[in-house]
Amino acid sequence: MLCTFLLYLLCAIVAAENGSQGWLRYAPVSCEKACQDALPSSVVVLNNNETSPVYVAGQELQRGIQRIFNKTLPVNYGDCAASSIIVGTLGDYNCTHNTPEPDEDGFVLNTTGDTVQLLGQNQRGALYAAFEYLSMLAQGNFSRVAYTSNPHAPIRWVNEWDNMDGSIERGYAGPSIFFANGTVAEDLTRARDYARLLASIRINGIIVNNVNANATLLEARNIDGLRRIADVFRPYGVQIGISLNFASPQDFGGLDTFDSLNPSVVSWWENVTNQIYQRVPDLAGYLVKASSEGQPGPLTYNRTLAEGANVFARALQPHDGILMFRAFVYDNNLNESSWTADRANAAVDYFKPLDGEFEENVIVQIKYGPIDFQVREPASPLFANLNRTNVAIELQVTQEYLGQQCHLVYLPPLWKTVLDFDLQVDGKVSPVRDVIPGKTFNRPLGGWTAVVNVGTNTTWLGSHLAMSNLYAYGRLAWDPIVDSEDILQDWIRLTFGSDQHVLDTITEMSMASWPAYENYTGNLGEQTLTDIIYTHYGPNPASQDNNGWGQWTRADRQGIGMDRTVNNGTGYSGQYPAEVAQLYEDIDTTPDDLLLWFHHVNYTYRLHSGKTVIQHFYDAHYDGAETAHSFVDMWESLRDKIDQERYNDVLARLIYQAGHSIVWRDAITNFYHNLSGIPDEMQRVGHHPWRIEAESMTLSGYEPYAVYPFETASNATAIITSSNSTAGMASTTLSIPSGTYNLAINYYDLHGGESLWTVYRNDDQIGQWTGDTKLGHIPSTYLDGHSATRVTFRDIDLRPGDVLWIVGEPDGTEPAPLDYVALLPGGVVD
Ligand code: GCW
Repeated sequence: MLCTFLLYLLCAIVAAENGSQGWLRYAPVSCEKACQDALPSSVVVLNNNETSPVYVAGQELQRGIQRIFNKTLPVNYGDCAASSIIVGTLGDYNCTHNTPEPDEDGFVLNTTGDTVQLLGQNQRGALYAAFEYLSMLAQGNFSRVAYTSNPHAPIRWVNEWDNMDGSIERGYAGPSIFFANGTVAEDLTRARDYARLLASIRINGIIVNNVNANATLLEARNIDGLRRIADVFRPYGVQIGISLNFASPQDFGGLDTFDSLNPSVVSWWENVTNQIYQRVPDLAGYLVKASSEGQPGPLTYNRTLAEGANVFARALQPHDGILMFRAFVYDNNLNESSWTADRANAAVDYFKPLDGEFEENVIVQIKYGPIDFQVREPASPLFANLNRTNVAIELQVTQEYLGQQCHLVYLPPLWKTVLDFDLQVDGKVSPVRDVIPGKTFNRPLGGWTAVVNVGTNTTWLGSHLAMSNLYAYGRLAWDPIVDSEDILQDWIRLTFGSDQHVLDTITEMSMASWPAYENYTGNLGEQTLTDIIYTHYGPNPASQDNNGWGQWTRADRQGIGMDRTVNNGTGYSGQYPAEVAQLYEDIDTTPDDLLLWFHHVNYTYRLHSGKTVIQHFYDAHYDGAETAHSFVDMWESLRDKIDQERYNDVLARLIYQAGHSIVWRDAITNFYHNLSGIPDEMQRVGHHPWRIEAESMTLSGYEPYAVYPFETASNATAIITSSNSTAGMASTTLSIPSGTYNLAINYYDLHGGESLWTVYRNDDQIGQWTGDTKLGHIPSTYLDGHSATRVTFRDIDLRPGDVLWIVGEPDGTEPAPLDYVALLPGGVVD
């Protein structure tokens, strides 16, 4: 960079930032002469092997300090020089220190003496210490500290659902950084950058391919590709692992069976495993999704899940590998007409009888809740039911059911509802966070995993703000006691700088984001009311029921909720230890936010809050959408404090989110209003005094269209052009008081075309937009709650008699659809 140091700070503010450095961008920190003089004068690295994490730590320290302070420190490979930063393992460090010996992967960080000591129990720990020290400096924290830091659990992994063709299941940030065209990508530069990010948050393992695994990963060229990936990750102390397809012996190996008890299958897996370890001697292990959602597994041959898992586990044992075996096993053809059928029961039903039958290197990987990454779920009861089996929690950083990175949702407060939940095993305090490292049941192994699904988008997750979730995941896996807001603020300082207003604003938005999302997508434990059959993105509450997937709400005209009591329902509450079972069995002690998870009630049932269920739905949805709108104003107050590139990118997403929160709000409130027939006490639902329905405008070349599901269009109706090639026009003469309005136009952005809309007031063009948002969520080819969106033109002067007209030019299969126009006086959200 050509900036002098004085200009350097300024340059950092204005320079475009594409997010590729994440929280490791090391922006300059103000450091006057005295501060500069106090900085160490060299880096001493206790290992000169270029592929060792300690060596990498030395490079990171040099690079980080160069960027933060514009000072280049020489790196030496000696020992204990005064005024230096010393990084290495405790074993290689010959000078005195008086801090306690850390656990595996742990480290000592000491800045109190005349050297800075960054000493790991192993090489990984040394690298972690270097990142910790750099994180302090990058946040302008020069305090003198001495402490030992230890991991919460040995397993701190991420899962990537990358397919061999380069697509990513539930990925919202572009194609894979690992695979393309059926094989491992040639260029692994981004993979290396990802390894660096992961190491900085102390992640020590990564499963690089989808749990819905393709057996072609086992082709020789791909195993060699895995070697290349492992070589890239190794210097960062991150071991790779792979997902396997259970039927590989048959589908790929040419055997006539994949039965776990067949000796030829057993030796086939041993053989494959040995071959892989020849190429990747430090492979972390395997991840297996078996007998789940159509995937092959041991149940095909009437073998138990443990019999299936143990074949892999035994093949891995000579190599010290671990088998992560997913607990996500359930029947997806359940019959809703049976009052006692319940998908939530499946994990305990399948796995509890097998407790103690898994090999010692098996870890059962359990999603945080019993269904599937919903906006709120009770802690999975399986955590309380496996006493003689290792377990790990599975979280999701990729926001599959939580806005697909197009809605801001800071997830740690959700995760903490599970991690901090006290299962009261045998009447003793036993939060989930104590079960997963093996503490509660005295297990040797266990820990954490999260589905991340980074892609080639420079922001990694498709959204700058979503990266707080990845950062926080790593921090919590190291120490789940740390406060979600403290973690967030470290991330903000590292990502956007230490300006107080920036810090306060992004903190406030992020901390409000999950409650807001819950408010407008799924209340009282009824799950995220998204389309579970299609995109998992926009609203479609009816999709929950009348199918075999078991994510039922059992909503009818009178009431809603799953009766999961032992007394009268599915018996699920009885899967928890006695005290917890009792808590949920009794409707009076069930917390409001899980009421509909555990009980079926009338819409008029009164919550502890005093509101009826239905009025709670209405109020929560209106509150949630208001909060989402407030994010836009908050972010705009940061205009001069954040570089243009990130500022604009985030702003566009927040504006989109605000519009989509109205889509959600209206869809869900209308759906239940229609079903229950109970009016909103505040008379908002179904009353939109500021709206002009597109179908009631004067149309030419446009025609009305009945949208399905009905609740995803205002008045159930939109308009589409009559032909795919000719423009349509919708016009209306305004009869509103003169004034300045925000002009919101709701339309549908379908996959398959980029329509062009132009809006005019009399002879003046107000604005123009295209249906080409590339936000990253799964697109829809229909007019529905996924494609429904809004554009807003602010501060438009309008008078009675003005003619407002919109011209829509269709493109491809997108017929320039319009839903309504809202003329909103300042401050009105609708
Ligand atoms: O939530 C569901 C997802 C699937 C996923 C599955 C799983 C990888 O919709 O896409 O498959 O969970 O976790 O196995």
